[in-house]
Amino acid sequence: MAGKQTFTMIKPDAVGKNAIGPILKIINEAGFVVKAMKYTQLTKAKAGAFYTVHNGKPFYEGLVEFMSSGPIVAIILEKENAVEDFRELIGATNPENAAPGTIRNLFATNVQMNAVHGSDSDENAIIESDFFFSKTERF
Ligand code: IDP
Ligand code: MG
Repeated sequence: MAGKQTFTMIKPDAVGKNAIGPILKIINEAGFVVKAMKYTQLTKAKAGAFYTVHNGKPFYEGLVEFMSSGPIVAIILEKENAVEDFRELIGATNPENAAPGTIRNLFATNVQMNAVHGSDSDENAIIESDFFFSKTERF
């Protein structure tokens, strides 16, 4: 059975474009409910740990540099079929391939600075949510 929660970050490029509000509006209007939210900045070490699955890939160092370059908004979202529906809402990793109207199509800068993160499985949604939020920070 598909899980009801996913994890997202509004990445430093989108925060820098003053797009937190517009992105949250799209997320809310798609039926997702905010269960936890934090405005924070990752250290290089934390960004490296979050993206450890990509360690060794050609884009890893740049990704860690980018993700620690400015503040992000970390959010746990709830909705039926959350992981799959949220991936559809954000669009493809490379905004050049992201469908019209998706968050990455609307707000991404390039394949690295692609505006938002979205968990790729229920298992990773739990791991990523636990990375940022304690039980008392969820509502
Ligand atoms: P996803 O965010 O759509 O799940 P992943 O393959 O998990 O995509 O990659 C994680 C993040 O790494 C991407 O969101 C993007 O910021 C960055 N990234 C992925 N592929 C590339 C690339 O080819 N060049 C530069 N950055 C990339
Ligand atoms: Mg991914």
